[in-house]
Amino acid sequence: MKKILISCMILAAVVVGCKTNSDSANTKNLKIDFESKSNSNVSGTATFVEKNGMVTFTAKLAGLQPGVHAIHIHEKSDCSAADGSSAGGHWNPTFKKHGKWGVGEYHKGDIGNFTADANGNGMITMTTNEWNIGSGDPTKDILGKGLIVHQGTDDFVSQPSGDAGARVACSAIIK
Ligand SMILES: [Cu+2]
Ligand SMILES: [Zn+2]
Repeated sequence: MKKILISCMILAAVVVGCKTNSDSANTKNLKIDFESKSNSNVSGTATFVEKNGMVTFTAKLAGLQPGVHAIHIHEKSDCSAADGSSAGGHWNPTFKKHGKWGVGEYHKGDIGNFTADANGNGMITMTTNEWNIGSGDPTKDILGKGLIVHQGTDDFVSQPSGDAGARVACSAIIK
Protein backbone atom coordinates (compact mmCIF):
# COMPACT_ATOMS: atom_id res chain seq x y z
CA MET A 1 0.00 0.00 0.00
CA LYS A 2 2.80 2.34 0.90
CA LYS A 3 4.59 1.55 -2.33
CA ILE A 4 1.49 2.38 -4.39
CA LEU A 5 1.08 5.70 -2.62
CA ILE A 6 4.68 6.68 -3.35
CA SER A 7 4.25 5.75 -7.00
CA CYS A 8 1.23 7.99 -7.22
CA MET A 9 3.10 10.89 -5.71
CA ILE A 10 5.91 10.46 -8.22
CA LEU A 11 3.39 10.31 -11.05
CA ALA A 12 1.70 13.49 -9.80
CA ALA A 13 5.06 15.27 -9.64
CA VAL A 14 5.87 14.25 -13.20
CA VAL A 15 2.51 15.49 -14.50
CA VAL A 16 2.86 18.83 -12.74
CA GLY A 17 6.46 19.04 -13.96
CA CYS A 18 5.33 18.54 -17.54
CA LYS A 19 2.89 21.40 -17.32
CA THR A 20 5.45 23.72 -15.81
CA ASN A 21 8.44 22.85 -17.94
CA SER A 22 6.96 22.50 -21.40
CA ASP A 23 5.24 25.42 -23.06
CA SER A 24 1.82 23.78 -22.81
CA ALA A 25 0.82 26.74 -20.66
CA ASN A 26 1.28 28.88 -23.79
CA THR A 27 -0.73 26.55 -26.01
CA LYS A 28 -4.38 27.30 -26.64
CA ASN A 29 -6.72 24.64 -27.97
CA LEU A 30 -10.18 24.92 -29.42
CA LYS A 31 -12.23 22.00 -30.71
CA ILE A 32 -15.57 22.58 -32.36
CA ASP A 33 -18.23 20.47 -34.09
CA PHE A 34 -19.93 21.12 -37.40
CA GLU A 35 -23.66 20.98 -37.83
CA SER A 36 -25.25 20.18 -41.16
CA LYS A 37 -26.92 22.97 -43.12
CA SER A 38 -29.02 23.33 -46.27
CA ASN A 39 -30.46 19.81 -45.77
CA SER A 40 -27.02 18.20 -46.10
CA ASN A 41 -25.74 15.21 -44.13
CA VAL A 42 -22.36 16.80 -43.48
CA SER A 43 -20.75 16.32 -40.09
CA GLY A 44 -17.28 16.86 -38.73
CA THR A 45 -14.95 18.56 -36.31
CA ALA A 46 -12.37 21.32 -36.44
CA THR A 47 -9.51 22.23 -34.16
CA PHE A 48 -7.50 25.40 -33.74
CA VAL A 49 -4.24 25.14 -31.80
CA GLU A 50 -2.23 28.26 -31.03
CA LYS A 51 1.42 27.88 -30.11
CA ASN A 52 4.31 30.33 -30.35
CA GLY A 53 2.26 32.86 -32.29
CA MET A 54 1.09 30.34 -34.90
CA VAL A 55 -2.37 28.85 -35.22
CA THR A 56 -2.75 25.41 -36.76
CA PHE A 57 -6.21 24.70 -38.09
CA THR A 58 -7.49 21.24 -38.98
CA ALA A 59 -10.97 20.26 -40.15
CA LYS A 60 -12.27 16.77 -40.78
CA LEU A 61 -15.57 16.38 -42.61
CA ALA A 62 -17.81 13.48 -43.57
CA GLY A 63 -21.02 13.20 -45.53
CA LEU A 64 -19.89 15.50 -48.34
CA GLN A 65 -20.47 14.98 -52.02
CA PRO A 66 -17.19 13.73 -53.55
CA GLY A 67 -15.16 16.55 -55.06
CA VAL A 68 -13.81 19.99 -54.18
CA HIS A 69 -15.40 22.14 -51.48
CA ALA A 70 -14.71 25.62 -50.18
CA ILE A 71 -14.22 26.35 -46.49
CA HIS A 72 -14.09 29.83 -44.97
CA ILE A 73 -14.27 31.70 -41.71
CA HIS A 74 -17.39 33.85 -41.80
CA GLU A 75 -18.00 36.92 -39.70
CA LYS A 76 -20.49 35.60 -37.13
CA SER A 77 -20.70 32.59 -34.81
CA ASP A 78 -24.42 32.25 -35.57
CA CYS A 79 -25.28 28.93 -37.28
CA SER A 80 -29.00 29.15 -36.51
CA ALA A 81 -30.32 29.66 -40.05
CA ALA A 82 -31.22 26.48 -41.98
CA ASP A 83 -29.06 27.67 -44.88
CA GLY A 84 -26.23 28.96 -42.69
CA SER A 85 -26.78 32.54 -43.87
CA SER A 86 -26.84 33.71 -40.24
CA ALA A 87 -23.02 33.37 -40.17
CA GLY A 88 -22.82 36.40 -42.44
CA GLY A 89 -20.24 37.05 -45.13
CA HIS A 90 -16.56 36.22 -45.08
CA TRP A 91 -14.60 37.46 -42.08
CA ASN A 92 -12.77 40.43 -43.55
CA PRO A 93 -11.48 42.69 -40.77
CA THR A 94 -8.77 44.19 -42.98
CA PHE A 95 -11.20 45.22 -45.76
CA LYS A 96 -9.50 43.32 -48.57
CA LYS A 97 -10.95 41.71 -51.69
CA HIS A 98 -11.89 38.05 -51.64
CA GLY A 99 -9.07 35.87 -52.99
CA LYS A 100 -6.67 33.01 -52.47
CA TRP A 101 -4.89 32.78 -49.13
CA GLY A 102 -1.36 34.16 -49.33
CA VAL A 103 -1.72 35.54 -52.86
CA GLY A 104 -2.42 39.24 -53.38
CA GLU A 105 -5.55 40.38 -51.54
CA TYR A 106 -7.60 37.92 -49.52
CA HIS A 107 -9.93 37.90 -46.57
CA LYS A 108 -8.71 36.69 -43.17
CA GLY A 109 -11.38 34.01 -43.55
CA ASP A 110 -10.32 32.76 -46.99
CA ILE A 111 -9.04 29.32 -46.02
CA GLY A 112 -9.63 27.86 -49.48
CA ASN A 113 -10.63 24.51 -50.95
CA PHE A 114 -10.24 20.86 -50.00
CA THR A 115 -11.26 17.60 -51.64
CA ALA A 116 -13.74 15.04 -50.39
CA ASP A 117 -12.96 11.49 -51.48
CA ALA A 118 -15.34 9.01 -53.09
CA ASN A 119 -16.79 8.23 -49.65
CA GLY A 120 -17.48 11.90 -48.92
CA ASN A 121 -14.67 12.29 -46.39
CA GLY A 122 -12.29 15.22 -46.52
CA MET A 123 -9.79 17.07 -44.41
CA ILE A 124 -7.79 20.28 -44.57
CA THR A 125 -5.07 21.76 -42.42
CA MET A 126 -3.16 25.02 -42.45
CA THR A 127 -0.88 26.98 -40.13
CA THR A 128 -0.73 30.76 -39.99
CA ASN A 129 0.46 33.67 -37.89
CA GLU A 130 -2.42 35.79 -39.22
CA TRP A 131 -4.87 34.41 -36.65
CA ASN A 132 -4.94 33.91 -32.92
CA ILE A 133 -7.31 32.53 -30.31
CA GLY A 134 -8.73 35.14 -27.99
CA SER A 135 -6.25 38.04 -28.13
CA GLY A 136 -9.01 40.55 -28.76
CA ASP A 137 -7.14 41.99 -31.77
CA PRO A 138 -10.01 42.36 -34.27
CA THR A 139 -7.73 41.72 -37.26
CA LYS A 140 -6.52 38.36 -35.89
CA ASP A 141 -8.86 36.94 -33.28
CA ILE A 142 -10.95 34.05 -34.63
CA LEU A 143 -13.17 33.75 -31.54
CA GLY A 144 -16.76 34.72 -32.18
CA LYS A 145 -16.56 33.92 -35.88
CA GLY A 146 -18.12 31.03 -37.83
CA LEU A 147 -16.70 28.23 -39.94
CA ILE A 148 -18.61 27.37 -43.12
CA VAL A 149 -18.18 24.49 -45.57
CA HIS A 150 -19.70 24.96 -49.01
CA GLN A 151 -21.29 22.67 -51.55
CA GLY A 152 -19.13 24.09 -54.33
CA THR A 153 -15.62 25.31 -55.06
CA ASP A 154 -14.10 28.70 -54.30
CA ASP A 155 -12.91 30.19 -57.60
CA PHE A 156 -10.76 32.73 -55.66
CA VAL A 157 -11.94 35.45 -58.07
CA SER A 158 -15.68 36.09 -57.78
CA GLN A 159 -16.61 38.81 -55.28
CA PRO A 160 -17.35 38.84 -52.48
CA SER A 161 -17.12 35.14 -51.69
CA GLY A 162 -15.72 33.01 -54.52
CA ASP A 163 -19.07 31.72 -55.84
CA ALA A 164 -18.78 28.64 -53.64
CA GLY A 165 -22.48 27.77 -53.51
CA ALA A 166 -24.70 26.59 -50.68
CA ARG A 167 -23.51 26.35 -47.09
CA VAL A 168 -23.58 22.66 -46.17
CA ALA A 169 -21.99 22.81 -42.70
CA CYS A 170 -21.50 25.46 -40.04
CA SER A 171 -19.67 25.67 -36.74
CA ALA A 172 -19.46 28.53 -34.30
CA ILE A 173 -15.86 29.34 -33.34
CA ILE A 174 -16.46 29.72 -29.65
CA LYS A 175 -15.09 28.17 -26.45
CU1 LIG B 1 -17.81 30.61 -47.04
ZN1 LIG C 1 -13.42 35.66 -48.90
